[in-house]
Amino acid sequence: MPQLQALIFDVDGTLAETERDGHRIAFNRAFAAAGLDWDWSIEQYGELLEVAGGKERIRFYLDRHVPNFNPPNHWQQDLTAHIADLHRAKTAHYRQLLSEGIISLRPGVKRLLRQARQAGVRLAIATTSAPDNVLALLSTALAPDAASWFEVIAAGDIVPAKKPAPDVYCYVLEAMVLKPDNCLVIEDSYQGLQAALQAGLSTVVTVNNYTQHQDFTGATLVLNHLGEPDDPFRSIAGNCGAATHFDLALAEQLLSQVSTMG
Ligand code: XBP
Ligand code: MG
Repeated sequence: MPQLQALIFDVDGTLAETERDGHRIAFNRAFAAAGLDWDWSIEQYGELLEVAGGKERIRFYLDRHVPNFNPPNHWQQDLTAHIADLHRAKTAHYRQLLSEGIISLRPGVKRLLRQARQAGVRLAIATTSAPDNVLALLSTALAPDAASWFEVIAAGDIVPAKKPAPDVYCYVLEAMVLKPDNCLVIEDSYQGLQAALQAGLSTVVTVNNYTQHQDFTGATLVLNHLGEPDDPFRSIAGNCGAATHFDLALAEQLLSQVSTMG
């Protein structure tokens, strides 16, 4: 029977609802500051989330929505460099938003992380988001020293191929010398689930407004959130018995379910 040795967390949409009121606003502020009239609505941003990674998302938007984009004069030479500049500015805006305390953790996240630390279950992060963003979210929403709770923080361009490619999860497994059978991933999106599944990892999905209608075939469990003893989760797919909130006992139970099925 495989033993639970590690929990691997996605960040955006999983630890916290960062996209609509965090990343989206930061992109729009960076566009305005650069003199661009692009403004990503809540609805349009949902479509753009199809592409993971901020730089990749800007390029996708340009290709799909502004095919005849006429770069300002000072942009002429190198579009990639200007996208990277825009993205750096966006990261600064995002950090500013986080420092205003507008984003809090999703239900159950802090409780589960604390329980894992107490039980000696190893922790890691696998995200498409820029490392600075992750560190800022951890220190503002979780605890000033929260980055040290995670043995590996695999973020942003650490692997060239972003989710849904499995690379970021493979990177974590290799860095921690872990087998997929001993880990459980917490994700919120189709792209994230595909990445984890392709790395051979069992995955629990906690959906949010942007991802609730996505296809989560292959997930071990799909929930509306991790839940708290006084704020039970709603189970959308999978077998969680009589559990009302996600904890290590349920995580162990899921891993053994997977091993008997496989
Ligand atoms: C979510 C993403 C990220 C953020 C933006 O990543 O797709 O691109 O929207 O972050 P995950 P950056 O769910 O894997 O955490 O602008 O820093 O790329
Ligand atoms: Mg996510």
